[in-house]
Amino acid sequence: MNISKSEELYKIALDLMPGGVNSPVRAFGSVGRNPLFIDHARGSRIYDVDGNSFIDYVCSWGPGILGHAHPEVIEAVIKACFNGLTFGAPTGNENKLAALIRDCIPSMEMMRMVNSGTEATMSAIRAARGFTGRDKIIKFKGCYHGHSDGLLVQAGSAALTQSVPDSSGVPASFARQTLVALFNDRDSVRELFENNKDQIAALIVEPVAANMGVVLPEEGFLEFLREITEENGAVLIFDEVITGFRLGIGGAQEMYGIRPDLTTLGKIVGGGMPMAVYGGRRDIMKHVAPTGKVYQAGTLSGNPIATTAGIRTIELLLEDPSIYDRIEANAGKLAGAYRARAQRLGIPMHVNQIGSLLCAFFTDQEVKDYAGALSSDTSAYADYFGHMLENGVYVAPSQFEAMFVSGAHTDEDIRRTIEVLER
Ligand code: HOZ
Repeated sequence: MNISKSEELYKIALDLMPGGVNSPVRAFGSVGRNPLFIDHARGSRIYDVDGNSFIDYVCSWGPGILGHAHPEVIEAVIKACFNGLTFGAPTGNENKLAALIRDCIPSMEMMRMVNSGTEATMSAIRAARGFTGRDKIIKFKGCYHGHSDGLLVQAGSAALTQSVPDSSGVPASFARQTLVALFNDRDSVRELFENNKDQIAALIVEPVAANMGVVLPEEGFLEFLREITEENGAVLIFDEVITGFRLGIGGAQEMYGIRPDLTTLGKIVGGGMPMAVYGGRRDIMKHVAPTGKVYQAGTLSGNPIATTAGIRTIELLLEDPSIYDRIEANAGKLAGAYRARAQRLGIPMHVNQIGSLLCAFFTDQEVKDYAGALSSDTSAYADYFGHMLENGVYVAPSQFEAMFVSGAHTDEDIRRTIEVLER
């Protein structure tokens, strides 16, 4: 595969940006290669600057549920651009998107639009602290909620592969407010609540963890979190930045039948534009300024172009909800193929899949938590990544991310992916 133009751009980028990238996982560091520079993407395919084309299972880390550059989303965005790119003032579009979100996710009685998942989780936690008057929060080891100070404690995603689950630059006094429990381990949660009586403002969780690979909640775990937060007067925050509009139109909370107090959304909600949302119980959200004293603001919040892309994307999902069955079935086919191959060749592998999210871990252990995820052989993952890439399939350049199937993946794409896997 010729990647000379990517290599040239990478050399220039290295001098301009740390690691040559604007987000660490893109540097391909954990798979021992140099990054590809992307020229464009359409449907299920992504094309690099050297003209190589790949079936894409990164899908911009989740937003691309309809595939890249869906013509109706693009058309709506272009039309909106002619009216102006940003006003820093309210628009009817914001009402429209908020109402759509609330129809799909009824627990989000009131919400705020921001620009990234990081901003959404950071702001949700501030709202929970303002509401409860408490400082401490609980998060789970290996769950990733963006890169704000208090959440970069034992975090997943690139923080895991770069060996910086605890980032430098985060004041220890800050990190002390973040207590860390183990995913799927009820005792670890109980213990933190018992040892910090009346001090926990919120518990934040990815209901399906998708930043340490994909790790599913065990039966009853989310219900348990609902109960224990309620008993202790703590706010339950579901970080649905990845699962929102992906596991179904109502996200993981609809799938598991749990009503969190606050929810954060990102990725799909912006239809590929920088957009995220946090919201939930009206009595909590009323604490946000200007009705309350929890400050949060942003010039580009509720941006007219981003809201347009989000609205059109959600409308398309609502117009054809059968997309969810299709993407789940295709993810199931992929998961089945990975399992069958591993079994046939005696390769240690455990595949987790839910809806259109999946992850193949190179381990013989069942992966139910952070320790299970870490048991994966990352050099085997790097070899697999290289093989897929060389043969035209683009999967996440890290073991600790999800594989995303979109509505644009055709039967032929899935067949071809399995054929490459088998080579
Ligand atoms: N943190 C994102 C994956 N979970 C990666 C963002 C990016 O590099 O675009």
